[in-house]
Amino acid sequence: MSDTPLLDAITGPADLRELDYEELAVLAGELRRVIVETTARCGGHLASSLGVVELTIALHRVFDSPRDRIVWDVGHQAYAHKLLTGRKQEFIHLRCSDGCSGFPRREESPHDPNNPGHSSTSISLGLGMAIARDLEGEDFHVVAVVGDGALTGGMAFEALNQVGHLGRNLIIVLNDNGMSISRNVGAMSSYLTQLRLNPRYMRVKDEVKEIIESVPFLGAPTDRIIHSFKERLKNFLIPEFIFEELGLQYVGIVDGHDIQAVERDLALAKLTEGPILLHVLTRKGRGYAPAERDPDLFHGIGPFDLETGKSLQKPESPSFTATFGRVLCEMARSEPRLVAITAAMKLGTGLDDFARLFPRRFFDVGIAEQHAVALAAGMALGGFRPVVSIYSTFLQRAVDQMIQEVCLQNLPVIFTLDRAGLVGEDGPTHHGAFDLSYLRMMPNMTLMAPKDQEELRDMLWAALEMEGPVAIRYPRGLGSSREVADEPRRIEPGRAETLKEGDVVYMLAVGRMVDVALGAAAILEGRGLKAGVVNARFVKPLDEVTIAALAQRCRVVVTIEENALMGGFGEAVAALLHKLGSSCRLLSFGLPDRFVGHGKVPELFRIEGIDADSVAREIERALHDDPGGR
Ligand SMILES: Cc1ncc(C[n+]2csc(CCOP(=O)(O)OP(=O)(O)O)c2C)c(N)n1
Repeated sequence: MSDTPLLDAITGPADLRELDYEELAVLAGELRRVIVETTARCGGHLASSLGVVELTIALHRVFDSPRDRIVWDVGHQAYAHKLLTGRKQEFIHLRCSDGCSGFPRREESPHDPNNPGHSSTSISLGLGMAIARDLEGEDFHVVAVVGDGALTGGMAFEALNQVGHLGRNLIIVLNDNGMSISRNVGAMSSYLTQLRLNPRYMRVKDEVKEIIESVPFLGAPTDRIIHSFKERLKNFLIPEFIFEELGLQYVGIVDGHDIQAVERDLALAKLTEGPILLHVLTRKGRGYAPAERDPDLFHGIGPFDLETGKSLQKPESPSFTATFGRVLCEMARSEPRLVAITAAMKLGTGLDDFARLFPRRFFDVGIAEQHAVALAAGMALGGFRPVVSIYSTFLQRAVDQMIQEVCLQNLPVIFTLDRAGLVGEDGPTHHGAFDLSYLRMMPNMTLMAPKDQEELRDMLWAALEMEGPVAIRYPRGLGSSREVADEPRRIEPGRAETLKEGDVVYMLAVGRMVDVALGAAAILEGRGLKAGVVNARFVKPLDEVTIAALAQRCRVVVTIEENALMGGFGEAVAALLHKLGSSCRLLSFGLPDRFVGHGKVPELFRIEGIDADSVAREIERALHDDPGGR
C-alpha cells in the first residue's frame, strides 16, 4: 500500500477542517491511490468513486455528518466517504466477507444514514428525512447526492415533483459526469449537456432577466398584465431551468474537482431556505488514466493490473451474459421483429454487440425498469417481439408492469434476468434472490432457468416459439459449458431433464444448482448411495409428470434453488407433492428468510448450505433420521 500520511491522520470528518487547500489536494491524491489500489485487488465500483473525491471532501468539511445526513444515490461512489469516516481498516478488505461493504451501510457507520444499492432513491429518502426532521422540530441539513444517470429514473422525478411542492429545506447535489454506466441517455441528459456545454448560459440568463425587469412600460396596464407579459418575454428569450420551474433553486455549474469552489456553493446552499439543487460537474474515473479512458469498463470491475488496468480474470468459458448477447444477435438475424430493451445496462447485460449491429432495434431507456417493461408491452401490442434484459434485482422495480401490462394481456415479451441468484461481492442489494418467487405468481408466465450456457441458448430460441410472456433467469459469470455452438437443441416446453437415475433420493435442481446436485450425487455415490439428479429447467409450469413419477419411486425428494425458499421452487414442489398425496419426504435447499451478505459466491454458498458438501451431508442426515421405508 502507498504512503498516505494525511489520510492516516484523519480519524473523522472534523479533522478535514484542520487542513488547508494545498493539503486537501494532497489528501485527494492519497484517497485516489488507496481507492485504486484496493479496487485493483478486490474489484469494485472504481470510476464513480474516483469522480467524487473532491466533492466528498467538500461535503464533509461544510456539513457536520452524522448530525447532517449525506444520502448517496446507489451508494457505489461512496469509497472516499468510507475512508474519511473511520473505515480505513475495513476498506482494505473491501467487499470481502470480513471487510466493509461496497455500499453505505447503517450497520457499518453512523455516517451512513441508509442502505442504498438501487438507483434514484436518494431524493425520496432525503425528503423523507427532511420531513421527519421538521415534524420532530429538529435542526440539521439533509443532502441528497444524485448522479445524472440516477436522474433518469422515474422515482427521482416523482420525488422532485414533491420536493418543489413542499418547499422543505433539502439540498440536492447533482453529480453530473455525463455518464450512467455507459454514456447517459434521454432528453434530461441532453438538457444537462446543453447546460454543461454552455456555462455562459447562466450569465446571459441573469443579464437578460435584469434587462427585462428594468424595461419601463408606458401606458396604464395593470401590474398583473405587466408581470405576465414580462414572464412570457423571459420564457421566450431564455427557456427557464427545469429545476426552477419545479420550485427548486438552482445553483451551478461548479467544477466538482475544485474543492474551494464546491465548498463555497455548498455553504451558500446551507444558508438557503427551501429546496436547492447544486449542479456539480465531475469526471468519471478522474485521476486514473485507464478509468478516465474507459469509464464504463471501470464502472464496476473485478481485480485488475494496477499498471495497465487490464483485468486479471481469465475466463475459461463464455459467461452466461456473453452467450445471451451472441445468441440474441443470431436470433435477431432470423426474426426481424425482435427488438431489445435495456435499462441503462447495455454492457452488463451483454447487449453491446446487438446495439452496434441493430441500432434501430435497440432501446436503452435509462434507469427506468418500469418504463422498460411497459414500453415492451406497447411494442408487443404493435406486433414486435421485445426482449427485455434486466438484472434480477432491478426487475423487482417492475413487478406491477409485468403483471398488468404484460401478463394480463398474455403478451409475447421475453424477459432475460441476468445476475439471478447470488452475485457475490455486491451483497444484499444486488443478489437476485427473489425472482423465482415474484415471477412464479404471475399468471401466463413461463419461467425457465438454464443449467449452463448451452441450455441458455436453447431456452432463448425456445422462448421465441412461445406465445405468451417468458422469463429466463441465469447467474452472473461463467457456467460449465466450455464453449457454445451456434446450433440450438430443442427444449420440450414444460419438461424437466433427468440427468442421473437414483433409488431412494432424487434431487430436483434449478439453474446452476444442477452442478451442485451433480456434485452432491458424486459425494453420496462415494458413500454407497445412489441419488438421482433432475434438471428442473421449468419452474413454471412444473413438470408434474416427471415429479409425480419420481415421487412414486423414492423416499426423499430434494429441491435445490438459488432463490429465497419463500415462494420459490421448493414451495411449488411441496404444493405438488401435497396435491399428489405423496408420502415422500421433501428437503428444500435455498436462500433463507434473511438478507444474504457480501463475499465470494462459493463462500456464500457454503454459508447458506447450498454447496455440494452441505447438500450431501443433509441428505445423509435425513436418511439416517428416517431409515425406514416410505
Ligand atoms: C434500479 C437500478 N437499476 C440499475 C442500476 C445499476 N446502476 C448502478 S450505478 C448506475 C449508473 C448510475 O449513474 P449515475 O447516477 O450518473 O452515477 P455515476 O456512476 O455516473 O457516478 C446504474 C445503471 C441500479 N443500481 N439500480
